[in-house]
Amino acid sequence: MHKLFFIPIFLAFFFSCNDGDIIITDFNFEPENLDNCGGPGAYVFFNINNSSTAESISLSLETNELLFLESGIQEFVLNGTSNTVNYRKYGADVTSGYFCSPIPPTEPNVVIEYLGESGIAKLTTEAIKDDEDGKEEDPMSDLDTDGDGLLNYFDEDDDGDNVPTVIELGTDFLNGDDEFPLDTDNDGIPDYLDDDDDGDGILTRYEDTNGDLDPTNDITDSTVGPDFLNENVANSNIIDQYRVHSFSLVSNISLLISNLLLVSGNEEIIQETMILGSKNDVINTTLSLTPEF
Ligand SMILES: [Ca+2]
Ligand SMILES: [Ca+2]
Ligand SMILES: [Ca+2]
Ligand SMILES: [Ca+2]
Repeated sequence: MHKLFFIPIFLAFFFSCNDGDIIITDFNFEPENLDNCGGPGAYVFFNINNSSTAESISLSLETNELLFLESGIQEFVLNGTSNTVNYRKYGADVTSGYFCSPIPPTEPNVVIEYLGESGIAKLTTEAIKDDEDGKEEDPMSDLDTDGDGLLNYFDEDDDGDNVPTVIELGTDFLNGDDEFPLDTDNDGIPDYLDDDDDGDGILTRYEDTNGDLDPTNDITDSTVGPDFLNENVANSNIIDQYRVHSFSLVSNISLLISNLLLVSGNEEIIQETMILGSKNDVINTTLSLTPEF
């Protein structure tokens, strides 16, 4: 049994086995070449190097978790069954289709294969969420004014009154003519954080006579505007329900495996730190959901 310790990551290694075979192990993976496919139950991450000898390192995770949605570090212990790593060398160049096809391809042929016997995969996710509601909000803040589970920086209705923040800030604030957002009742709490904007004692969310989760179209006196901004109209329609919220989500990841033990027959390779690389825009989408009241 040969134990080989490779600590530098991007160097080429040449070594002779006792039986005279020469094994060339490049591990020459560019960090920016990390790619992924699959989803819950069958995630695949891979890095391909076709520069000299075609080789790949890949990680399969059978976790049913929804990955990439939250910032943080997740660890997955390699177990050879549900969390697996493969290092392969091929007879010809390999493409992403090799890892992402529904039916495992037979080409190119695998010349050498090592299986990850043990190690810990560390997935670091940076999830950037933005409500694009016209108000600069600190993405490090855990402020959640309405307590609906969506933090203010990605909550497009910060006070949960069913009037979007972008409407409540006021056009003067949005176009830069006023440094302060609108405060209709002058109570010091701007409309976008005030759940009773006109200060008439009726929650804005309840000044929704037609009950369509949009208080902006319930207008008793058109010379004043919507009832939720008219202190002289106090119609109450109890609605304890939120409207649909949308926010953008962009996720970037990086992936490494620590204490990786690769085994092929009686050959072992130990990598203290195997960097699989990083990838931007693993998710780049708009999410819509209705917070639970
Ligand atoms: Ca919220
Ligand atoms: Ca609001
Ligand atoms: Ca106010
Ligand atoms: Ca009110």
